[in-house]
Amino acid sequence: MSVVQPPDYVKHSDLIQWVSDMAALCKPDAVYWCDGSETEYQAMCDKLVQAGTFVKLDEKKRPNSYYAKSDPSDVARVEDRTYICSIRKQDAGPTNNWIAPKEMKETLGKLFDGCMRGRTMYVIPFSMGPIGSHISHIGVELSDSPYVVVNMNIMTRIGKKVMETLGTNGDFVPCIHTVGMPLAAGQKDVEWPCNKDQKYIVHFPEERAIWSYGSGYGGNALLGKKCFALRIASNMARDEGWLAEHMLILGAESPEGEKTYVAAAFPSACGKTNFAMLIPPPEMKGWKITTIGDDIAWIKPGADGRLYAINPEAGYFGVAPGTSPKTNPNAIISCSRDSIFTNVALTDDGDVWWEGLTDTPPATLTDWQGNAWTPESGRPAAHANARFTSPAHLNPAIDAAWEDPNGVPISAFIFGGRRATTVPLVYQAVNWNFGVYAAATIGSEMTAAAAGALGQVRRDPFAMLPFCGYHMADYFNHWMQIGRELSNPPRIFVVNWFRKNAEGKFMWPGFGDNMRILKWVVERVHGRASSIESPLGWMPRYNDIDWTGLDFTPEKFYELMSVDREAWKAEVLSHEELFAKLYDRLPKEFLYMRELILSGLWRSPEKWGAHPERE
Ligand code: SAT
Ligand code: MN
Repeated sequence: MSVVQPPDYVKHSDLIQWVSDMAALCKPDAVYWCDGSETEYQAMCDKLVQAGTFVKLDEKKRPNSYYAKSDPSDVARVEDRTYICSIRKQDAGPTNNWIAPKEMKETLGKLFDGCMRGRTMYVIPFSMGPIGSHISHIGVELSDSPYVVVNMNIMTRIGKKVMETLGTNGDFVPCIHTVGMPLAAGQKDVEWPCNKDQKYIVHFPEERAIWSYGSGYGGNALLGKKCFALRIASNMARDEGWLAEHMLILGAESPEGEKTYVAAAFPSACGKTNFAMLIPPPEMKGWKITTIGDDIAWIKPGADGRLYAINPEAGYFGVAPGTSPKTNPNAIISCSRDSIFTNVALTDDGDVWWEGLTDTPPATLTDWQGNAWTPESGRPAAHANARFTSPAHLNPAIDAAWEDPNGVPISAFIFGGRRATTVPLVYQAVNWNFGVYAAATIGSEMTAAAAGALGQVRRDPFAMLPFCGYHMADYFNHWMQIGRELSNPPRIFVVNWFRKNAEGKFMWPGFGDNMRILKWVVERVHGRASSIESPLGWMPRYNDIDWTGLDFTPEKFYELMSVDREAWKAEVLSHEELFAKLYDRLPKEFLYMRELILSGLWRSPEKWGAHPERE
């Protein structure tokens, strides 16, 4: 394949040259330029059905929707195969895999040579963020996977309109992806092509380029998401003075109609999509939550000294298991049509099912590996990381401003981990720097699945550990610097929905009741809610929280809010583990803040806050 004839509307000579060069390297049978039209989407889905990759779901039950099951070895992001290939190793930092760019390019050059034989190379121009917004950026993904094309169609804005915005010389991030399974002449394809032996998810931060080899799944293959919108964009953001974050964005509307936008970061499997689509308890009359985004936020300082955020994505790539009309009705409606389901189970009448969708599973199913399944099978019917890909506009709670090119003003940042012990339900950092410290040290306890490591905390700074495309300590410094430059920075809060009591039971109901805590956050931001000073920061007292309709005693609340001195001494000392790794570039302020927290703990009662009468 040497001549790459683009359609008339493609006028960007550097782009055409790059596509030609990549076609010469990958040697596809054909090159196809995606226009992003409805007709094209349908044709691509039909093609996937013919190839056996897609099963069309029942048109009445699940209109315009498809089911795919991946190769059992290709079900999640591959963090150990993910590389940040900066020119200098120290710029990638100790938390990223690194190989020298020259060496990596030699490896990739060999792997990509002829990697698309027998396949079509699709050219997918995509915009992260509303087309034309000053916060948005454009990428072009070349991929030999039609599954990637249709998922990108839902997850981002793709096609002709993006190409037109690029014009003759606009900036774009070149992203190249292959499933890494060329077909010899006459060789029959498989349902889910991928490379079982070799996978590489590679970022060249200085060049702003992405190369992905061997996987067809999610964040490995849909390069707009974690690769561009977080790893490459975090580099752009540092250089240009903005933030690319692993955060949901929601709007909280009060009964008076006042709208407050909040961005929140949680590590994987901590309910980000649920929080972004929260439905307040009926007793909290007049409160309403609207969604801007459920996974990624691009945030820029505005002329007024505030931060403005957009959701760079246009769809949800949500975890299916556990999503139900009870836990997240808005997500259920979002995936009720026009959606793609990957690695869920298939019902006998052409619909989908996953663990938690209904209380009682169907009597018979086809599981995510295509085998017959019954409730007695003794194994999950859907993979734990099964996903739905759904258009954001189907979310009934979508915010009216979700495509506002100016973004929405952020009033609060919330950071959360999954901590069975130690961390109280909520507190507010006393200032920006303490907030950055708290965000840098959030983490999650390992689950029982990790033998031997039970209870051990994995630090996941800002929920960005797998997604920060440069040295994590430089990232902390960048956050400190943003705080210095803002005249009206968002307030910073920490939450922990997952604290357990001595019997091992969750102490907080979570889900809709998280609105009670969010309401306090919103009121704090507007200077209306009162609080007391704790050794960690500002905390609500029992009466500062709206308890309408929930029977939750002050005793339970203060237990959930308690700060145990010994536990916190150990906690603060264990921050040292992360800091030691990052020491050479760590903000020096962190060391003083750690000392201040320790001395605050010494000045406080052994178990602070546990006895309401003391306050
Ligand atoms: O596979 S994705 O990276 O898109 C989703 C996730 O891992 O959170
Ligand atoms: Mn995520």
